[in-house]
Amino acid sequence: MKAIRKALTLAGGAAILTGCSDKEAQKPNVVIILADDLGYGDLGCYGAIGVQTPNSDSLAANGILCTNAHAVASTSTPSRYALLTGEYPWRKPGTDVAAGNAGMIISPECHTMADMFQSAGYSTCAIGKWHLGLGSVTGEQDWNGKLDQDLSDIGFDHHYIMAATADRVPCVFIEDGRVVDHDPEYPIAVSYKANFEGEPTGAENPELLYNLKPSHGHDMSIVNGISRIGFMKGGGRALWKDEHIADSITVNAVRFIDANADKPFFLYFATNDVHVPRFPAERFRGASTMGLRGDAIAEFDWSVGEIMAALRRNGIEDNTIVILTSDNGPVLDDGYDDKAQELVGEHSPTGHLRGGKYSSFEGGTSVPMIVFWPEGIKEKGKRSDRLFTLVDWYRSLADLLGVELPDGAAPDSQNWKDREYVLEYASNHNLSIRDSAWKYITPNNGHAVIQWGPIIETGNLPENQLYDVVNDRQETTNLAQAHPEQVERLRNALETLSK
Ligand code: NG6
Ligand code: CA
Repeated sequence: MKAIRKALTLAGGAAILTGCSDKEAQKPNVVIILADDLGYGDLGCYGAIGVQTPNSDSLAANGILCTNAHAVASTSTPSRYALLTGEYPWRKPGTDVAAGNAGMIISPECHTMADMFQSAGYSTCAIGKWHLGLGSVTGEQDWNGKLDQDLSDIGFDHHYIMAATADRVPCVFIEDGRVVDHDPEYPIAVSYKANFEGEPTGAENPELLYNLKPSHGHDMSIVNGISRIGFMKGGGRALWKDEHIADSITVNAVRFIDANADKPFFLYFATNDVHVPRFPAERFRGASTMGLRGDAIAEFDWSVGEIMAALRRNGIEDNTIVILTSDNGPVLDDGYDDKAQELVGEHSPTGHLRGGKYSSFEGGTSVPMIVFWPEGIKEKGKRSDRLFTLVDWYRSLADLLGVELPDGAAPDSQNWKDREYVLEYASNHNLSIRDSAWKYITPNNGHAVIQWGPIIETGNLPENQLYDVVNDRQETTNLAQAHPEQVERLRNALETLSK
């Protein structure tokens, strides 16, 4: 392995990672904190109103705050797929928002980011929301025994995860391929086709929904007084309580850090916050002026603080790269009556960008991204407006560590310094492309606004859309007719790069 280049510097506000020293150094730990549906405007340091996020803000004040970072997709599964494999999700069938009983979407043959870290001698661990499938065959998992395929097959030494999302069954944690606290008296069965006889559902038994009621969808099995997507039976003491999810995953992340502090490690920490159902711990209730969604942001920030405290306590904070970001843009009403829309007040979850989760507009894929590494970042507290896509972390980190990747690994991941065009994938599969000056959205005949619940502009238009993202990042003025040469250039680049 080549020597680690140990510097993260900002060159004229343009750089995020710059290798500049060839001295042998101790390998830095890497922690990716991936929030769920946290919007570009949802943290204090990005302008949030009505909620305080001191721990995230402190990472920014002592690291780099990126203003032009993009998730590959505006929903979770494809976005996470790209981050962990370095491959665009549209190349791989089955990367749409996954059910809780989906089989493994990343195949064991794939050389993942976790494999890359393992090959460099790191301990690797995934904690929190997974949403990339488990077991070799969809619907065939044995939730009462050992899963026949899990994250240990794709480079993670250890995992403590939720199979999908908190709004999808099964509502249990899985640790190293087995349900945590499995209760033999209440064997678990899961189906995304039909209910199990005699089991209540949100649709038929709304009187049992003592914690949260759905606003659209989410009317199937009931766990913890909240109805979900999909049907499940059993679980007993293994069933999670939504108000304890942040505690459970954070405690497990801290445990992993404590146990691995003396060797290099990679921790992928993916929170349930601020995805629906938003049901934070009692101690965060009222922490924001925005009700449960804002309180979930406060809970997210608490998790960040606990992880940073663990790094500090172990004396490894200075040599740990912490990347805090989100899988896609924000949404207010995403299917539960949590009053997110009614209570949002002056706060703009997208930071005034257009669209949101699911959308082709910038609100769909623009995400907060903070990079922290005391030993490697020379100019602390700066902003970087460099165009960045999360698919590039894989190769950028490999390059930083001097790791050679096997042929075919991370095919769409570039060192961030070489990145010219960023591709974005909306939930209806529509593709957009942007460079640092322009954005082009492919024509699409779909509805202009989502029809099935969330109040979000999709970005669909049956004609070309071109926006000047330097002067009009809000995408208010379509310049396609005024600049046909830019449309042509971007459309050609999109066609070549997305193939
Ligand atoms: C949608 C869900 C939404 C959320 C989303 C995935 C309904 C009505 N809505 O289908 O609540 O779960 O999928 O979100 O079912 S993501 O962030 O994991 O991609
Ligand atoms: Ca998400």
